[in-house]
Amino acid sequence: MTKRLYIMALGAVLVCGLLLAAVLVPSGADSVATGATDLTTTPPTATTTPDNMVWIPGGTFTMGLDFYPVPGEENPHRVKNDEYPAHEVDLDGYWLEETPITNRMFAEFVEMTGYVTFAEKKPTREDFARSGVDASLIPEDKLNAGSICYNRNFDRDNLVTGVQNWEYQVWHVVDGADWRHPEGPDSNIDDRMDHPVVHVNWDDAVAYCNWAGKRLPTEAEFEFASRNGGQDILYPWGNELVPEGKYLANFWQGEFPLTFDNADGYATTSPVRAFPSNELGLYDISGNVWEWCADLYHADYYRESPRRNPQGPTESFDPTEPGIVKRVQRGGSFMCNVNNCTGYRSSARMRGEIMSSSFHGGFRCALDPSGLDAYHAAQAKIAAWRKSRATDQPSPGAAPDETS
Ligand SMILES: [Ca+2]
Ligand SMILES: [Ca+2]
Repeated sequence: MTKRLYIMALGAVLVCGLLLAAVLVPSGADSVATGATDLTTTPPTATTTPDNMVWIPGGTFTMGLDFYPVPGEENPHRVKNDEYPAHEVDLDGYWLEETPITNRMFAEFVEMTGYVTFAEKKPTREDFARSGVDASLIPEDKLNAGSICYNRNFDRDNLVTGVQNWEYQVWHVVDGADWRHPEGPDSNIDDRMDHPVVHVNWDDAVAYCNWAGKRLPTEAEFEFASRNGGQDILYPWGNELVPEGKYLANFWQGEFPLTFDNADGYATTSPVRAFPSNELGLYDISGNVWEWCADLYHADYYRESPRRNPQGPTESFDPTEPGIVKRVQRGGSFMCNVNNCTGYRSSARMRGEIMSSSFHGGFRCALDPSGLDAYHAAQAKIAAWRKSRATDQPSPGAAPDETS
């Protein structure tokens, strides 16, 4: 190599290196390494573990993936480009709900507060305007109480896959679908009280968390938990989707949406402890239902995410639907499949329009030590309500009103 060629080659390497560094190194004032020596790893002393929650010790982990999928190149795990780039995150410790919020848990919240979910009400055009949807396009006869379900009778002959948002062809809004009627007015949850609540939009999830004195987890907290405390793994249990033929999460087996094998035994939601927990003691952190996170969704957020306790971007951006306000959903659902969605991977991201709910979307709550006072205050109110309710209702077998 001549000296001139060598210098040119070195220059090219440097330019590439700089470009790579520019892509890989998060920008912004908050991206300076915090050292992570002062992260909370143990819960406050003398604190009893909040109901149905697991303490997740804080730590440093690599969030996202250093793989940017390019069309036509091999991508066996169907990684999406919003998972790029991998970046270091420092998290303080927090509690996370052991399971998604169940119908039984949500029913108690509704009974105590009289809360009505968005899907149960006839929406107005102003409601949709909140998420940036051009509501003038919605015909009057479509403004009904209802929610999104899978359309089992989608047009198989004319299905076009592989184009942006092609999945919309297999979904439809069902009038009368809500958390008590997961597949529409003729369905019910009588046999599903321990299944995750579904058909809750982001506001509904936040309302429940507030009532319980908790909050939604951040996206980083969800991924850290799904990675079993930040490990370099594909799934909450390791790197094999079905180790030794054993299904460890509720997802879709078959070629979505054309074939469905039901090898894991659950066509829709499953009871929240039907599959084993991960090592942290969390159930359904992968599969069963998508779970709302606190963060707004931005496809490029990882390029500028602050290092410590990231809370999400200040603006939402989904390149496939710019202008629509979306929040992050995580963990994958019973509809996730190997040929397209793979949302059960620990680093997989999803987003939902904030006013929308669906038959495969739920949530779980989080809590951190700074929220303990609010948590105890909220739980004291709930305990008092439970007590008054118990005294209002005669116990089974009690004699009918003996005083009269
Ligand atoms: Ca399944
Ligand atoms: Ca899940």
